Amino acid sequence: MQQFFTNIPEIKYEGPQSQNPFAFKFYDANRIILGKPMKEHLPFAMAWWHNLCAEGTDMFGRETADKSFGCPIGTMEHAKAKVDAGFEFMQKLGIEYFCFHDVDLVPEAEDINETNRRLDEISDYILEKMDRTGIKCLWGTANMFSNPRFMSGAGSSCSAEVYCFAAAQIKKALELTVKFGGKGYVFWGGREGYESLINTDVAFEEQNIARLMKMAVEYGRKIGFCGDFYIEPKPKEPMKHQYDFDAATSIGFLRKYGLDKDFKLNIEANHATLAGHTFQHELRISAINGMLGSIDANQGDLLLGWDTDEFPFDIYETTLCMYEVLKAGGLTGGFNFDAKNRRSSKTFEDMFHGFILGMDSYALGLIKAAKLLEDGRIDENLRKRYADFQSGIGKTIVDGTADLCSLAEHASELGKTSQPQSGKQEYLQSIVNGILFG
Ligand code: XUL
Ligand code: CO
Repeated sequence: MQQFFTNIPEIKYEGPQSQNPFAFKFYDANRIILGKPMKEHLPFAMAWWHNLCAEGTDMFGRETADKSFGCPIGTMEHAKAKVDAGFEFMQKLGIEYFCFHDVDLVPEAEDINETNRRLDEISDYILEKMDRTGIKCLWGTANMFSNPRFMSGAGSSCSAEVYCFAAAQIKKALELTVKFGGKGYVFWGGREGYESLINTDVAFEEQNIARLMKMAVEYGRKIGFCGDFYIEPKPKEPMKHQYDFDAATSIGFLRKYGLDKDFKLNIEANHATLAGHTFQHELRISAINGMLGSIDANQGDLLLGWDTDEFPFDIYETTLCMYEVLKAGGLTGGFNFDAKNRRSSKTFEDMFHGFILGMDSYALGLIKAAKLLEDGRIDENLRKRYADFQSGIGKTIVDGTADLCSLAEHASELGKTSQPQSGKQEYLQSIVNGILFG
């Protein structure tokens, strides 16, 4: 087995005062927060694609980072070197999970039969490493957006042949997920969207996507997949309109097609802000519908209108995220760093700095969110704000004994209403600041 990060030590917790660039300042895996070790609150995952495959290309420029790991790219030798590098990387950071697309693992061949043969070979190799290290799979997925055949979508394609290839890839990716004992299987919309209604049958495309998901559920359950399927909402990019725009749209879709028992959502921070929402909003909407499954932990840039997939560093955001997660009782999935280094952060050291930043930001978010809950003032305010509905006429609304006539009669008796009590937003925001920085 080759080693690639020999000059980088195992990353350990040293505390906030540490100036060691290769140490955690806040992530202390075994520290107990609200009765549970940090590492159980925060099952972190490495995204195969960003960490082991992406080399810093963008729309205007070529690779800046070398991810050849000493082997010619596009070979199985290189695919295996990525496995070696990935496991060494995860072990050094104490990351317990990984996520993958099928074609992150091997170079895609012209013929799908050869791609599948390669996937069998690499998955045997990965499984050996998993057994040896105890590292697990958080979720798998099929890449149904890079290959030119998916130019008009996968499940939403106008070509039945392309639809078959999408089905074949999902079938194989599900088999791999089961082979790895993965907790989840993700559908991110990819190219399931459209540019113009002038050439698009939206109703038909939506139904066909649902048919494909139904087939995936049927097959997955048949081969022993008992985890959750996830939709990962995203409003745009690469398509102008995407069918899985946001949490609310995706939940409506899942319910409409009877998929809501098998699916939850995988909420990505950067996708939330692209949809014009906060990350917290998307988490809350998922949670109140019983659909908060997993998180793609990253951060966007509000000055840029695209998916920058940065490592999270905004503690306000990670705190409010962890507040939602704690209130929801935790995730059935985990925190996948769907995040990449900036193009100029091109060294192996930078790969570690990215994860140290992300893991520390979430650890600090967890510590602060637990403090917010223990402090109790936010929850207390919430209780008081809606207290009107706990007695009197308000109670009749909630317990279902009111009707329009009884409410109108009450209004008539009152003649005029008083103003609702203050929302106290600024006061509450200063409590959050006090806990963050006090
Ligand atoms: C794309 C994205 C994907 C999904 C998996 O924006 O987030 O990497 O997480 O296909
Ligand atoms: Co993602």
